[in-house]
Amino acid sequence: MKKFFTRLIILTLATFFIGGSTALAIPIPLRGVVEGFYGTPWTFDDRADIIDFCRQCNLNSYVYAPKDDPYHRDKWRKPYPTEKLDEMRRLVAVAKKNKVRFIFAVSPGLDLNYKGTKGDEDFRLLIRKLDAMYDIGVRDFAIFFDDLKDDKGRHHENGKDQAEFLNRVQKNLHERYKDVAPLITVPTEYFYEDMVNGDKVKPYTRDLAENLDPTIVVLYTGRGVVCEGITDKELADVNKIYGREVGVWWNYPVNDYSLTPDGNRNVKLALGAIEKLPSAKMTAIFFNPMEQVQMSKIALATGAIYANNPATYDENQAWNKVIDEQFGRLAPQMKIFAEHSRHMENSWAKVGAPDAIEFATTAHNLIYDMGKKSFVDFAPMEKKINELERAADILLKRLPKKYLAECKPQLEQLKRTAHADKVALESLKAGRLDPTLKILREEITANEKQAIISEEAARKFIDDVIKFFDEQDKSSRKKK
Ligand code: LTM
Repeated sequence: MKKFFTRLIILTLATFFIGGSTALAIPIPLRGVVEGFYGTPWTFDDRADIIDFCRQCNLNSYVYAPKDDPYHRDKWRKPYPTEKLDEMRRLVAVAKKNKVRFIFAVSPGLDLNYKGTKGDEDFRLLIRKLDAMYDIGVRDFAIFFDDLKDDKGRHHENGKDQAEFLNRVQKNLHERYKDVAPLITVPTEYFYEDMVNGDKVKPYTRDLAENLDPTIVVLYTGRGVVCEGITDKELADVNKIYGREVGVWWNYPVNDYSLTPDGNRNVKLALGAIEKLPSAKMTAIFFNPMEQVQMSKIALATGAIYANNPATYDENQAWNKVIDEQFGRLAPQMKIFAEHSRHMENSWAKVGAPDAIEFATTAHNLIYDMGKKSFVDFAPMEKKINELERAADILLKRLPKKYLAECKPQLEQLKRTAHADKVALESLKAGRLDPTLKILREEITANEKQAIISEEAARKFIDDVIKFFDEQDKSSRKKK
């Protein structure tokens, strides 16, 4: 009876806390940053800095998986040269000091042999690679099989072979080492829409899920590679496929797919908050950052707030808080800049809140009013544009060097855009297109090789104003 009452009291208290505003925080067990982007890998200092940052925000893991470290992917069989291994040893020590798990990943899928004599040889080489890391203090390992599709969008992986290979690696490590954590993997079909065909699970995913050791942690990226969010139901669907609680590799703020036609990467910065992720339980979440390490910290810090308590996460609150903390007296200007640079989109990717919604709405309403009303109030738009230009100016002058080194082209582009917005607004006021606006637009377009910002807000206003006058011209010519 006494036991019954004790349980009842615990249950009542738990319900009170979880239901009330003081809900108990339930952090995602494995939470951190995955250096998993294409492009120039981070330096030792960048990594040490991000590991320290992880500790500060209560993120407990850093995954080493830079796509363009040849020893991670292209030349995965080769051991790290002595100086690289030394650097890794120092990094592992930094992680240990910060109580952050250093998860070492290899991506051998480009040319891995799974079976036969060649399979045995590759298995040996992979274990040799992991052993070298064990010797310098690594206790967490990951093997990733993402991005193995050919030009036609097909992959040639066999789920059963892959599962058996991973099981063999995990078994080997666990037999020899008692302190190694469960293996982590990313399958070749790593987003939901690639795992299924209609309502049927595709053969590769089915075979991998059926044969994979249930303790191996599986990560996936959501409905797509880079997608708007993950609902609890979507997560549950993937848990069901894999018969375990899967984890998430979240592709924000990574911007390696933000490319110009001539191949420049990272032209748009992702400075928004992490948003629209599940509140349901999950094993792990790793945020894939940008090459720009300092600029990544806005999204990463919001991700940390989410990962430490998904149930109470509020993206706007988190975003304001982290910018205040990271930028102090420059926070008001930084918020303006960041608001114009948070949405990432291309033909296959879409993530992040829309850029500068208020600016875009004010601009849209103004152009609408120009066509309909006799009295038009230019003041709200004027205020927005002035704020934008001033924010860009202040940040260009006062941001510390290490930040400016990562965002100067975007700030300069913002300044150019705000200036052109001003000319556009003056044109509307005068009822006549200032011809310099088209020249300014050309300049902005030319600079989009280096920096893209606010495509649907500040940048769009320029196009919309030019279009407005073009249409006016057309209709007056018709009348004549
Ligand atoms: O997302 C995964 C699992 N793999 C790659 C990443 O390496 C890359 O950074 C992102 C974004 O382009 N997309 C991927 O498919």
